Amino acid sequence: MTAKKIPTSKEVAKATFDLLEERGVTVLDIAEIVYDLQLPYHPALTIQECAESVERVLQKREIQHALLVGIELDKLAEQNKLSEPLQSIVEQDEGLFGVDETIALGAVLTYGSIAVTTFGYLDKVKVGIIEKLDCKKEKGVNTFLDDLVASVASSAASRLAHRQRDEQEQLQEGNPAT
Ligand SMILES: [Ca+2]
Ligand SMILES: [Ca+2]
Repeated sequence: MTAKKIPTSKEVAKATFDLLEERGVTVLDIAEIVYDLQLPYHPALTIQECAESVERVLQKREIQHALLVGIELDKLAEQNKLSEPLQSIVEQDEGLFGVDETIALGAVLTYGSIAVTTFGYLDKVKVGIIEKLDCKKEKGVNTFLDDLVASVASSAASRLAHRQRDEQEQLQEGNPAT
């Protein structure tokens, strides 16, 4: 077996953004969820700040890897290329199949407990693009993607919450936020 070159961070990041686009999910779609989550705590929040936070989260290798794995499985299931019984399980997002949630939850862990509880919340309420993706069989298989989008949104929301606190503290100390 010839040794393969390890993909660069840039290549992995580009593949992640390309895959999301291919699956019909934009940064703005995810930013809208983050906006709704954080607005009650941060009334001056803008959608641009949310979009920026989503982009920063999408630069994290853990998140990129989770997206690459999950979306790949969705695509293979869509093309009927998985082995049975996994093919049927993923294709139908079988009720007891929790690997999609587990991968997505694993990806939020670097953003701490706020990200974890927000992920749990989004898993229940399924808002915006998450709800669209979760809608069974409109077209294609998005068994992993809905949870991964929830994972990116909750990470971006947690990141904003922490940043906001840092900014407040810097203001109280009389130093402008950096
Ligand atoms: Ca599931
Ligand atoms: Ca799912």
